[in-house]
Amino acid sequence: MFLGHAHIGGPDRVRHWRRSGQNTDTHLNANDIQGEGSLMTEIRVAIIGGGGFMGYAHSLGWALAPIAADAGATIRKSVLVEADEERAKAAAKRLNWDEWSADWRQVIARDDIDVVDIVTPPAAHAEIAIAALAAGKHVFVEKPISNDLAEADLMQAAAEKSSVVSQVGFNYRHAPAITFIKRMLDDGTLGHPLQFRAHYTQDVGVLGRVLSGWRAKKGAGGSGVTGDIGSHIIDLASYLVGDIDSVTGIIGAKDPADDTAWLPDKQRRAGQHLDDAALWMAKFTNGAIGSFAATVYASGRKNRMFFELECTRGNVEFDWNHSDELKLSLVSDPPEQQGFRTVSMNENHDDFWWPLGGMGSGYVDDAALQLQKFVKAIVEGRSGAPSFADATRTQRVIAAVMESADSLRWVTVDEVTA
Ligand code: NAI
Ligand code: SOE
Repeated sequence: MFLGHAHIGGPDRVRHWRRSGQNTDTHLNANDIQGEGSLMTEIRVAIIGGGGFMGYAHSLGWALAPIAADAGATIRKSVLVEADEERAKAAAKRLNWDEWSADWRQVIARDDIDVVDIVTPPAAHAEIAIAALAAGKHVFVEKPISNDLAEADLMQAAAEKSSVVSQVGFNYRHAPAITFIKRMLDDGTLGHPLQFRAHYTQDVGVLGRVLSGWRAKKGAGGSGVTGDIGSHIIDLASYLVGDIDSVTGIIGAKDPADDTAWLPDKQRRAGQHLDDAALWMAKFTNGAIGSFAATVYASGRKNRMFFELECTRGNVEFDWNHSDELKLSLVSDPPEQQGFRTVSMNENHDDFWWPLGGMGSGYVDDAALQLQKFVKAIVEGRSGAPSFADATRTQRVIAAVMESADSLRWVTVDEVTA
């Protein structure tokens, strides 16, 4: 028998329910077996756009979020929303959501929804997120926050005005290896960042694969490689190194008529083509420097997100294709042992789930970890990270890269307006 059964509103409205005696509730969770006095909170989620790629990842993530560690809550996968009824019904059934709907406005208006998880193409993020915040829901939105800087600014303002928790889906920063790198930066092990070099390379372009139609069209939410995959390495750079002050970049858009060429800049700009390849350099506000590359024309590269970060006391290297490890070199290593060593994630690292190293930590773990942190922020009444403000700044860096590629000059990020 339960003494109460409360659901969560804003951080100031977080309530718990306390278990006492025999469990007769059908929504069992890890806390149910902890016995008398354990605290639990049920969070009811609606996912918007849940029938696609991220709908699958987030459905797995929501299923694992409360299990991965004690997030202090149970999750109810309440409603899956899709663009049409057939798609909504099929996806809800397949991904095990209680209900389905083809009307996100109606779902957002419901009192029995606590969290709105937006996994639609970016062109729809702003309208849904701003409406959900206005309705008092906690909001998780996939990256990029929006391709449109003016929309991102509005989303940031709406989040800052609200008393709910909001977070953006830059998932890779939550991998245990990245969390460990961040720790080594914060505790001084690595020293001051000097140079960051990152690549995000995929082969979908060279293979002629179309992942989702919207990615190829600006109006439908496509943002080119700088916005779609480059945003991840900008987020990592900002998280680990600090704010980017200014950038200079070049971008290439494939010439539809000539397989061997990038379009001349003038033609690219006139035709509003999306970028298929991009290179940019950056100066950070703390004095560090960086270089970035993003392309979907890299044969053999399967979602390879790679970076090297050189600091005054050491150097780290990370490759998402080996997400369970990182390479580390410390200036303080004995002279006869200098060089890179591989550090495998294990039970001594934050957010590693298993009592034994070598078990791996991958894309699903990462999806769950970011949602688990979001849930913890709700339960503890803290801000989500990366926040709407963080993601809007990332969008401003992207806009600066674009402006720089068009003007062929350095662009200061803070001077970019929507
Ligand atoms: P997708 O095209 O596979 O799925 C999007 C879904 O949204 C579709 O099923 C579509 O029918 C639905 N939808 C569109 N408008 C809707 C509306 N008004 N109401 C309800 N449903 C609607 O796209 P994908 O790849 O899942 O991308 C979605 C978002 O996730 C994008 O922002 C993308 O950048 C991001 N993403 C993030 C990844 C990551 O690793 N963090 C990986 C892939 C995508
Ligand atoms: C593009 O192919 C894509 O799906 C991005 O949209 C994601 O953000 C990235 O994680 C994987 O690649």
